[in-house]
Amino acid sequence: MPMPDANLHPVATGLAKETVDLDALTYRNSGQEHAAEQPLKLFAGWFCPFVQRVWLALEEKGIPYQYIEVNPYYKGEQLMKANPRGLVPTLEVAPGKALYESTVLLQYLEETYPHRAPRLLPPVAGDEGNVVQDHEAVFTRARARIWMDFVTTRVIPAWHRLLQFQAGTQRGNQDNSKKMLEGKRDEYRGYLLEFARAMDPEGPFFFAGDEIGMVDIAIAPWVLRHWVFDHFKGVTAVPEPEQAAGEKEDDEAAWARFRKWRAAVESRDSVKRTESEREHYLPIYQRYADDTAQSEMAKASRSGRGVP
Ligand SMILES: N[C@@H](CCC(=O)N[C@@H](CS)C(=O)NCC(=O)O)C(=O)O
Repeated sequence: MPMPDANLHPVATGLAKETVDLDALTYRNSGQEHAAEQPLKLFAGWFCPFVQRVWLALEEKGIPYQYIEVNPYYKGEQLMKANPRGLVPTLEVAPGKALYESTVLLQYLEETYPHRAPRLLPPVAGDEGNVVQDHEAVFTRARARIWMDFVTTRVIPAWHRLLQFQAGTQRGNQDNSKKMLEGKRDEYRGYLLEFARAMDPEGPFFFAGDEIGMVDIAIAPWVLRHWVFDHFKGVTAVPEPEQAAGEKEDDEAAWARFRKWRAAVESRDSVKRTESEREHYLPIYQRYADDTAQSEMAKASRSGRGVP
């Protein structure tokens, strides 16, 4: 019997479907149909936040690619050959040459297509010889990696602990369960506040300036899915201004900065164009909310491990 997670809507819907169809068209019309070693092939799942990271980068930079929908829970031969971990996203960059791990793929795309705007990391000048002169840019790149790591090692696990939290079933436990749920929410909020405080004060993105970057892309898919907490758990991840009124003043300032960042991210075409219809996400996140999901991520979260 296939695992429960394999039961999902087979293809992208809504605006994400338009993107998939359009990319198929671009691919066909690129004149590169036969240059099999050229086109990038993204093995993707429409629902997957790790895929969305890479998809956002491809869309933002306007890199031609072929979108190949796979159900990663079936571990098909093509996927396993390209990625022995059997996870999406997997990116075939040439026949027989594939890469995986969403943050590695983001860096690969930036290094391979540095001239396509936006730059996802600041360009480094003067590294032709042995001496790097652009210390500021190197420093900022390193900071970007710190905060991408923060997202993967702190934000995402806390996101899952909150969504997969199960209230106790014994009578008299309700108060306690509510407190524990709020504890998970506050733990998650704590990481978002830490992230917000590390942002450039003006932004609107993580670093100064109008261009979305790698840190923004690394966290965006989980923030775009915050509705799951309201829907399944009855808690709000980011307090709205009126809810935050009782919060510490410097927390409210950090939330205001976070909301500004979120609005900037949500306004990107790339974001809108990689989202499917909510009704198809619901059964998938229901399994996480009930803690019955059997994905590698769900199991890792359950046993206290990090992102697989
Ligand atoms: N560390 C990986 C995680 C990727 C991942 O967990 N992808 C999920 C879909 S969202 C998957 O392929 N799951 C298959 C499984 O759990 O068996 C990355 O950053 O790319």
